[in-house]
Amino acid sequence: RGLYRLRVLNGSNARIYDLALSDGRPLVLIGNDGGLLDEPATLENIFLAPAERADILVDFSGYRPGDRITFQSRAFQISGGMGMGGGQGRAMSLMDFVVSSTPADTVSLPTVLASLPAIPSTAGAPTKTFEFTSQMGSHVINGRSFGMERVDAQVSLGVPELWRFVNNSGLPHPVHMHAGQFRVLSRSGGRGQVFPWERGLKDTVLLMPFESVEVAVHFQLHRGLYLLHCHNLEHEDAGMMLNFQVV
Ligand SMILES: [Cu+2]
Repeated sequence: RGLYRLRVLNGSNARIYDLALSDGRPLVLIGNDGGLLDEPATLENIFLAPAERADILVDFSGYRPGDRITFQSRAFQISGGMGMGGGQGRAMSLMDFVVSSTPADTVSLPTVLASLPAIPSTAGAPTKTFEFTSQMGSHVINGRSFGMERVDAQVSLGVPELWRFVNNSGLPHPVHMHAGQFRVLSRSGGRGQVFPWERGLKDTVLLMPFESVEVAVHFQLHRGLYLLHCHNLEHEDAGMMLNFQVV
């Protein structure tokens, strides 16, 4: 009956989850892809695309012994989407919690969780646009399929850049970047907003059909060759991936 920490990774190849508790009680998000958020966010639901992570607290202290609560994915629609197949957006039960009679822990949640680095300034920064398109089973970025020996973008170590991910297709694309985390700045088209679960240090961001998302990147640790790809595994395997080099 205490406070429980649920560390959730979406390891599905394509499925997106809209996580919520069956009785509508809140999920307290304390972290995501890159670690703790600056402060907790109390949310009714959390969307989680393949490769995204959510670090969630659930307070079971208000329940009675024997109560059963289901952690579920709620039904959702994908506007502008092509026929998904495979039940994308279908409601499903993920796991049941049965509350025991063990006394509740008394834990109070700090209001400040972490001190995150400032969002890099992208005013006047170099910008790059990556357009994700899917047609007839072909999945490409900027019109090109992955080339193992080809480097498609270069970034200078220590210099912030503005990257724009554009989904010019009727399929969702969870865009995943290696080498570090970015900050989500804005979303236009589609859902048209940055969600509370997209604050903090992210390395994966979901683009629903015809959405564009701007992120601030700032590689500070290592030079080298890294990948940017759609984390829908079928799309990635079909070539929706590129090499970028931090120089
Ligand atoms: Cu994709």
